[in-house]
Amino acid sequence: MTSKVISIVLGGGQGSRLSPLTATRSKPAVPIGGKYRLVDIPISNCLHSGISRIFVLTQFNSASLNKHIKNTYHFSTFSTAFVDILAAEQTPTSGNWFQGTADAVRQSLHHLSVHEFDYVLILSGDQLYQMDFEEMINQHVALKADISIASIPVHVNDVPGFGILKTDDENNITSFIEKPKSGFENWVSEVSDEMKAQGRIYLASMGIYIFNRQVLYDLLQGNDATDFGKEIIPASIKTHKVVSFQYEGYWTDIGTIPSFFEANLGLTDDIPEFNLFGSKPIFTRARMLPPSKISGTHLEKSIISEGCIINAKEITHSLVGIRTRIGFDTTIESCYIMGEDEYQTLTQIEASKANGTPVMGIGDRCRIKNAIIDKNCCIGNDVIINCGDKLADGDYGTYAVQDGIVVVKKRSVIPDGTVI
Ligand code: ADQ
Ligand code: ADP
Repeated sequence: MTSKVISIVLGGGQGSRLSPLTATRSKPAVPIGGKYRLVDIPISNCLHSGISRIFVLTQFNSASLNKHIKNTYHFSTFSTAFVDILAAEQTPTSGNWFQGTADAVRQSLHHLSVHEFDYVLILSGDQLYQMDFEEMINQHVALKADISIASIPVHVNDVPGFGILKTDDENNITSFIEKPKSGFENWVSEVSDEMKAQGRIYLASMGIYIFNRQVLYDLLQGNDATDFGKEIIPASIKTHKVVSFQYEGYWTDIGTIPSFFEANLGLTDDIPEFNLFGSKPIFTRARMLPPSKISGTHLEKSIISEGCIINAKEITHSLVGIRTRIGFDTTIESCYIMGEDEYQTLTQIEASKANGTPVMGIGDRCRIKNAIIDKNCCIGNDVIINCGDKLADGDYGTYAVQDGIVVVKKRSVIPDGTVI
C-alpha cells in the first residue's frame, strides 16, 4: 500500500521559534543529534515505512539544505524514489510566501500532479519520533477513511498547545478544536493504563495526516484556507470520514529552543526515549570522518560524534557534534555543541594564535553550561558561559538567551576571557 503514497514534509514557515538556529538556514537543515539534520527524522521514518517519494516544503531554500539532501538521499536509477525540496518561490514582500501549512501544500499540488498516487502523507518537519506509517496507512484503508490523523494522549497542561480531538467507538473523529483554552474538558479518551497513570487522557493531533488524493484536492482548491489545524481539519470532520490513528510511543515537538535542547540532551540518557541505536537507523550524510580522538577527559553521560579532537577536563550530560575541537582543562556541562563544517589547517591555527584570535572550536580552561553552541564558532581561552545567575532572555549579538539556555550563534567569535 505504501507504494501508493506520496509524502510531504512541512519544513517550516516564517516563524522564528527556533531562532537564532534558523537565522541563516532553513528549519529542516538545523543540525540535531550531533550529526543529523531535522529533516532526516521524517525522511528516515518514511523510508523505513516503504514510502520513498518525498517532497520537503520549505520557506527558503538554503544551499545547505539542498546540499544535504543531494549528498544523502541517493536512489537507484531504476526506482521511482526521490526526495525533492520545494521552496516558496516568491519574496516576503510579494505576499506569496506559504501563508500556512494548507497554503504550502496547495501551492505545491502542481508538483504532485505529475506523479501516480492514491494517498498523501503530510508530516511536520520539527518532531522527534520513530513511527511506522505503514500501520497508519493500513488502518486508513481498512476503515475506508477520507482523512486519517495520527493522535497521541497528552496531559491537560499540554492541551492548549495542540489540536485536540474526540472520537466515537470506531475511531471516527467527531470533534476537533485547534489549541483550545476551554471546551474540551469532557473529551476524555480511551487510552492505555500507562498513559492514564501519567494523566495523559486527552487525544492530541500529532500534525501527521493521510489524505485520499481527491479529498486533498477538493479541500484545498477553490478556497483560501491557510492552515490544516485551524481550518481544513475542523471543517472536514463535518463533511468527510476523518479517523484517528492512535499512537502511544515516544513523540515530541522540537520546534522551540527549550524543547529542541531537551530532546537533544535526552539522547544522552542511559536508555533514551528516542533510540538512535535501534535496527532502523536515522539516515544522514555519510561523511567519512576519522574516529574521534580524546585525551585526559572525564566523560559522563555524553555522546561524542565522529571526527572530534578533545582534550577537555570534563564533559557531562552533553552532545558533541562532528569535528568539534575542545581545548585543555575545559569543562562542559549540559551542552549541545553542534560541531564544525571543516577542519582548520595547522597553519591557520598557528596564524590565529599568533594574532590572538580564537581558533575554531572551544579553547582552553573554559567553563560552559546549559548552552547550544551553533556550528563553526570560535570560542577563545578562559571563556565562561552560563555558569552564574540565570540570564535574562534576549538577543545579545553573538548569542541569545531563551529560558536560561544560551545559544551561541553560528560562526560567532567569542574572545579570550569573555564571561556570559
Ligand atoms: P503547529 O505545529 O503549531 O500545530 P503549524 O505551526 O501549522 O502547527 O506547523 C505545523 C508544521 O508545519 C511545522 O513543522 C511547521 O514548521 C510547518 N509549517 C508551518 N507553516 C509552514 C509554511 N508556511 N510552510 C511550510 N511549513 C510550514 C500542528 C497542528 C496541531 C497539532 C500539532 C502537533 O495544527 O493540531 O496538534 O501540529 O505538533
Ligand atoms: P549548516 O550546517 O549550518 O546549515 P551548511 O550546511 O551551510 O551549514 O555548511 C555546510 C557546508 O557548507 C560546509 O562545507 C561549509 O563550509 C559550507 N558553507 C556554509 N556556509 C558557507 C558560506 N557562507 N561560504 C562558504 N561555504 C559555506
